[in-house]
Order: sequence, then C-alpha cells, then structure tokens
Amino acid sequence: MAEAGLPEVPPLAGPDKPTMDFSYVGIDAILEQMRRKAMKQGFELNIMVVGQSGLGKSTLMNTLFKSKVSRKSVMGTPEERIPKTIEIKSISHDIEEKGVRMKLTVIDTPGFGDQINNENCWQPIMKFINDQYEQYLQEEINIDRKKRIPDSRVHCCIYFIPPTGHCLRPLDVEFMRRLSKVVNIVPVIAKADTLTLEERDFFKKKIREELRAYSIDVYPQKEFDEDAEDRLINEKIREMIPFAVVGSDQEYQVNGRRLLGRKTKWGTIEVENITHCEFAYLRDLLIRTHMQNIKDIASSIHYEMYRVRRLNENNMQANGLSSFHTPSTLIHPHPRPSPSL
Ligand SMILES: Nc1nc2c(ncn2[C@@H]2O[C@H](COP(=O)(O)OP(=O)(O)OP(=O)(O)O)[C@@H](O)[C@H]2O)c(=O)[nH]1
Ligand SMILES: [Mg+2]
Repeated sequence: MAEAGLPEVPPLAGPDKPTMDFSYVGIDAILEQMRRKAMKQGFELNIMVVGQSGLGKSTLMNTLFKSKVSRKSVMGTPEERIPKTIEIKSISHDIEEKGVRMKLTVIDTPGFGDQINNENCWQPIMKFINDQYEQYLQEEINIDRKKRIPDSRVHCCIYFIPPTGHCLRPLDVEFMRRLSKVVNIVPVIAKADTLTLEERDFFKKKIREELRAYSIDVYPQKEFDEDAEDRLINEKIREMIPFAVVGSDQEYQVNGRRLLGRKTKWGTIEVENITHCEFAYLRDLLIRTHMQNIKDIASSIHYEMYRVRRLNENNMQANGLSSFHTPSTLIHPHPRPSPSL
C-alpha cells in the first residue's frame, strides 16, 4: 500500500508480472506529476469586457458564469436587473468542476465611447491594463518575492462591436488597433439576435476584412501559431471571428429542458445553442480550448514587452540618459518570443 499522500509506485516485477522493460525510465510520469501540481494550484483567468453602454457586456459575463461553466456555483442567486456599469470593477467566481478549481475574474468596464468627444477614450482602459502589469512587475523584482505572484493581469479583452450590420466605426478601429498591441483582443458582435442570419454573415465577413485592412491582430494571432496543427485549429477560429453572441442570465423551460435564453413573442433564443448564436464558441475558446494559450501569450508576449520597456526606462534613468538616447546596452525584447506551452 502507498503511504498516505504519495502516489502508488508499481512493483518492479512480481511472480505473476511479466519481466519489466529495463530500458523504461519513466519520463512519462512527469505528466502525472504536473497534473497533480496544477490541480493543487488551481487555474486563474482574467477577462475584461469593453464596449459601448448597453451592448450587453455585464449580461454576457453573467451568461458566462451561469452557463455550463458554472451552473452549479451560481444556482439560487436571485434574478435582478443588471445595473449600468459606472466604474471599472472586478468580479471573481471560484468554479470547481471534476475536482479542478478555477478562479474566473471578469473586469467589467463602463460604456466605452459614450461621450460627445471620444478622443483618447481608450486611455483609462490602457492605464488599467498597464497598472496590472506594473503591479506584477513590482512583485517580480522584489528581493523578497512571493512564491506565487498574485496575477491580476488582463489575460484577454472581449471587445463588443455594436450590431450595426455595416462596418466597424472609427472608434472600434482605434481601440482595437491600440489595445491589440498590449492585450489579447477577442472581438464579438453584441446582441446578435438583432441581425438576420444573412446580415450576420455579411457583417462578420466585413469586419474580418477591415481587421486585415487596418492590420489589427486579434486573438489568436497568426504570428504566434506554434506549429502546423496549431495553425489548422486557429485558422478555423480566425475564419469565424468575430463571434456573434447573445447574452442572457434568465433561465427558461423549453421542451422540458431548463436553459439560458431570451424569450420573445416568436420563441426563445437559446444562448448555448450553436444554431441560434455563437456564445458557446466564445466560451469554449476562452475556457475549454485556448485558456492556457491565452494566458501564455498574455504573459510571454504582452507582459514581456511591458516589462522590457519598463526595465529599459529604469536603466536609462539610472545611467542619467534621456529617453532620446538608445544605448547599445539596452535590453531588447526577444524579436518574437514564442509562448511556452
Ligand atoms: N436583444 C438583446 N438584448 C440584450 C442582450 N444582452 C443584453 N441585452 C439587454 O441589453 C440591456 C443592457 O445590458 P447590460 O448587460 O447592462 O449592458 P452593458 O453593456 O453592461 O451596459 P453598461 O453597463 O451601461 O455599459 C439589458 O436590458 C439586457 O437585458 C442580447 O444579447 N440581445
Ligand atoms: Mg454593464
């Protein structure tokens, strides 16, 4: 019998066991060790939502918490109207599924671009993202640093495009162009139930063309595909982006099943039904298929760029150089650091 807490080690050879293969070292057991470690630590994902007021950002995040990701953990909360978001606010949920723990944090932001003059309205969002990088950096360079640095860095930012059916607005272009350089951007078409299927397909295609034309690199970025397999999977996602989503935190009974939906006179739009909208694809990308990759790119590309820039600034200050000089002793970010998977 194994000691309490220790993994059971198979006996080398026994009377009823075939002779062991002595060339076997057991490297594959590292996978089990990593799994145990990861299970103990749990997982974290920080998602930010940005977009014009009333586009359903808060609703969609409630949908995410209430959908199959965390049906159990939020059951029983009283249904109430979602208030207008007036400040940047983080909400965390601890989710546990099949013994795996996850802390999902949503950073909800107030209506973006709601002013008459929207020049530089992306700045508070950019500042928030950089502030989180700065906090992490300060913890990291601390001599007496924590074993596990609390991670409040924004791993990805869901940008809500209004369902106009025409094209991106200059504001959308400006935001995504600037922010895609510091954070993973996942664009979505908000309130997709207001578009017909043809309008939706046309709008999605148009947005993809515009993103290409303006060289806006949204997640999953082509240049960070690791290999051919990666490229194949991500290419399919890139052909689907932006996801046309519908949000709701209300449950309805349809054909004997309880589901999240929007009830209209003409029927109920089921938010998790892929024939109705693409919410499930978004959730699967964020949680089921690409969560680790999103975090890797956030950390090894976006945070790394910030870190290098800040350390260079510090160096220059220490050497009494102005930022106009670019001495050869500068630390340079890797030309294209590949995310560690
Ligand atoms: N038709 C439709 N309405 C939606 C959808 N999602 C949310 N709504 C409704 O739109 C209204 C605004 O939703 P919120 O989630 O508060 O929007 P918000 O983007 O968080 O708004 P601010 O906090 O003001 O920035 C609510 O009445 C929602 O019920 C959707 O997918 N389709
Ligand atoms: Mg809101």
